[in-house]
Amino acid sequence: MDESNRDFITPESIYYARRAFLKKAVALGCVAGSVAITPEIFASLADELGDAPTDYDSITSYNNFYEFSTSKSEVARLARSFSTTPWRVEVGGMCQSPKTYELADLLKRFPIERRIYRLRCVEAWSMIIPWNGFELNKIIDDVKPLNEAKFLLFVSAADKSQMPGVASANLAYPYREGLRLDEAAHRLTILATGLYDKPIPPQNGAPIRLVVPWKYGFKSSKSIVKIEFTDKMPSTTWSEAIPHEYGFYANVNPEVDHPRWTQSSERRIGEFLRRKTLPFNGYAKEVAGLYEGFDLKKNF
Ligand SMILES: Nc1nc2c(c(=O)[nH]1)N[C@H]1C(S)=C(S)[C@@H](COP(=O)(O)O)O[C@H]1N2
Ligand SMILES: [Mo]
Repeated sequence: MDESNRDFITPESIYYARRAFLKKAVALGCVAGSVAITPEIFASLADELGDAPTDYDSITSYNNFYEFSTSKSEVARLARSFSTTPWRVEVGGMCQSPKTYELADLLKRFPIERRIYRLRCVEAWSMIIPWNGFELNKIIDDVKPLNEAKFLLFVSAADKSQMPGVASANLAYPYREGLRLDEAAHRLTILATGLYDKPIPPQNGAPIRLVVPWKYGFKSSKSIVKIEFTDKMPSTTWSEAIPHEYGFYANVNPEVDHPRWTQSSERRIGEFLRRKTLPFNGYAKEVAGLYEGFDLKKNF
């Protein structure tokens, strides 16, 4: 992990998370990059709104990953022996240089950063997760989308022999999600390979998963095996399953309720009182510009 060699433009939020991290690291007498940051140090950080990350045990024991189970508390156990070696991510479709990456190559090629992000599930609970990963735009730049490319499709692993939910067909698999190209290329969109400075556990989407912090959690596909550039909006698992409840955009929006519950507030895991849900999950300053002149109620 190297915090020191990255002076690309960071949104204020990340800047603050990083500054808080550096302050803490210095206070504790460690030089960033030379000392492993323990979960305890990581947990003593905060997001840019001043809230501490959710504890490691909650993040890794309360999971939505239907390929294993629809029961959040069962996922970790059922995913424990999920085999992720070897792992390849095939990137293709409308791009100049389609590529199949070995996971190890991705890790070597793109410097891994820390990002402390809120995760807001469409079910109205939320967490703060300290991810390790890299911006998806690194891969986009590497394969060079064609001018016609307007969307990306993400396909998750669907291995019946290892995933009981896939075997029981509790949803249509493989799990498919999508983003508009500009959303995918946004600097907040990452591919995560770790959390709390450890390799990402199977239940959280090992070995590589998408994280799009201003959208409901279901957009952040786990265990990705394929990324495809397309000219048409891809059909996605949840929008196919229940179209009037789950749209393609799925931006966190306290003003658009789920047909069966309110989205104006949320339960932060580990807290007693509900919190107000923030537009774009608190990332409006960074991402609202992507949707100028766009009807966010119609495009829910
Ligand atoms: N492949 C796949 N990705 C998925 C899901 C899933 O069932 N399958 N669940 C989504 C939902 S609804 C949420 S809220 C997040 C949960 O991520 P976490 O378990 O790391 O908190 O993963 C998302 N990614
Ligand atoms: Mo979710």
